Amino acid sequence: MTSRIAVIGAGPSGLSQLHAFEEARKKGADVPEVVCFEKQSDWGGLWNYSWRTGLDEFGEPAHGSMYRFLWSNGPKECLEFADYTFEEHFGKAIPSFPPREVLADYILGRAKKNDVRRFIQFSTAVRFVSHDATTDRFTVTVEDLSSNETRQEVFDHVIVATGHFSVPNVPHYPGFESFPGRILHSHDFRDAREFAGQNVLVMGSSYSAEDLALQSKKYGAKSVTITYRTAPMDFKWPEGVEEVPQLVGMDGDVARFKDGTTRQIDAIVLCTGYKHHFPFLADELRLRTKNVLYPANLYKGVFWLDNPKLMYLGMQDQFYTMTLFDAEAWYARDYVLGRVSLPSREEMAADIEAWVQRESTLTDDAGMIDFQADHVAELLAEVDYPKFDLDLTRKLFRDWEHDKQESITGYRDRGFPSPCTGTEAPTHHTPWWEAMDDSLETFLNAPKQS
Ligand code: FAD
Ligand code: NA0
Repeated sequence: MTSRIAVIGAGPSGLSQLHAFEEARKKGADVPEVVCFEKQSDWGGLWNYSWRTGLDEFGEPAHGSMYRFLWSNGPKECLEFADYTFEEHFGKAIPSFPPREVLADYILGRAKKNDVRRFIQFSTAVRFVSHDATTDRFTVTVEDLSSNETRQEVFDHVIVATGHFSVPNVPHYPGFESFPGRILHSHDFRDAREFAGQNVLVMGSSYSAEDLALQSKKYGAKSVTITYRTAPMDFKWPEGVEEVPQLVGMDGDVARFKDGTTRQIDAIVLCTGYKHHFPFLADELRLRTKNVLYPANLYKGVFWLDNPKLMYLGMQDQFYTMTLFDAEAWYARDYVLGRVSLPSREEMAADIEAWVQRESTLTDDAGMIDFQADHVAELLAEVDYPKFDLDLTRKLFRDWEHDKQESITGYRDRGFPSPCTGTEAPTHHTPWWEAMDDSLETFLNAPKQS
């Protein structure tokens, strides 16, 4: 019987997996049958921008959390594919902080080059995955969303690559029910121009809060108040953006904060993070974790401890993204192909525990970056992923953190060297704070905007 592998999700992680198998096949490996199920009608995961919020065209929860005018928040050099560089894709060096459309073009460029689309069944949602101990195989129930037909298929390995930034964590604060303006989660944020002229309250102190606060101001909000629960981000915010302590509640359109101050507010954007949510997995297969760098129960960050034939990709909180997904996908592939073997359950559990313990001691971003770089390095040490300068990316991340402290509106104007080619990124033609057009065409070609 031919061995079969199910990959769930055709976002960057799933595409890394399909690419990894295809690379092995091209080099002569005997690769089992790979089937990828993707519930959206196109690939790219979060990078496949959609205007839809709430439910999609099939009545499924809309997956997209990306918005108009999103530019990379980290240097592109820290996510460069070692086997498909930015220079190869664009035919020239490009600046370090591209907008969404440019990054999406790059990510899909590699997938198109290897024609991995042929492995994907689109508009096909995975409804349930269970494991049969007798046959040691998985039964995967899928629904073809176009025809509403459900069917079951059997697989030897299942690789979950469904992402974890799509199901919003939505807290309640007193007075929300009678607030006269709009309350939305960052998952539903699409166009900052909606808030032009308004006093916006942004809740949170992480990447979404930082970026949506800046976006809103850049595209015309009258004021942005950022309310933090634990600690402020403490950047040097532009005029009209300010951080205040936790919200106590709303009295009509007036927000009351823990320090006793109040502000009139027109709209509230909850940048309060996401939930790992896998309703399609049987209880004993389901990862339950917060957004951390090393989820418990995943050996090497990939293998489900109780049954390593089930693998998860990209389930970590992410400094590294595409590089991490590739490292995990290569390792998962090599396990499936029998090129790497896993130790006993006890050894795997002890190894996970050591990483989880180490994470609990981390106190700053520099430590977290090194932690994740070490995780990536450990995976890459055992697979044939092309060599690149991972240590340089550690330094680039540290420089990036420093740049953000120096100027939160200016850090995207800096260029970095590629860890794959060594080429220095050129400076973008327009400072990010003044660049209102985020199209691929303008980013790559246009002269300075007025
Ligand atoms: P996703 O991109 O979420 O893809 C998962 C795929 O699985 C989707 O296509 C989904 O439709 C599919 N799926 C889900 N459930 C099912 C199911 N039951 N059946 C079938 N298919 C299913 N990273 C960066 O590197 N740079 C950035 O600038 C950046 N910006 C970000 C901005 C925002 C607002 C967010 C939320 C994240 C950002 N990220 C960024 C991080 C992002 O997590 C990764 O870039 C990347 O998209 C993760 O890829 P993934 O494949 O793991 O998950
Ligand atoms: P994210 O910022 O959406 O990034 C996801 C935040 O929510 C924390 O600050 C937490 O505060 C706060 N929070 C949670 N519950 C709360 C409550 N009840 N009241 C008040 N605050 C609450 O989510 P998290 O998990 O980082 O932070 C949750 C991902 O999206 C990241 O990987 C990021 O890289 C990506 N992203 C990228 C970009 C760009 O590239 C933009 C946005 C997001 P506390 O108190 O727990 O600290 C441009």
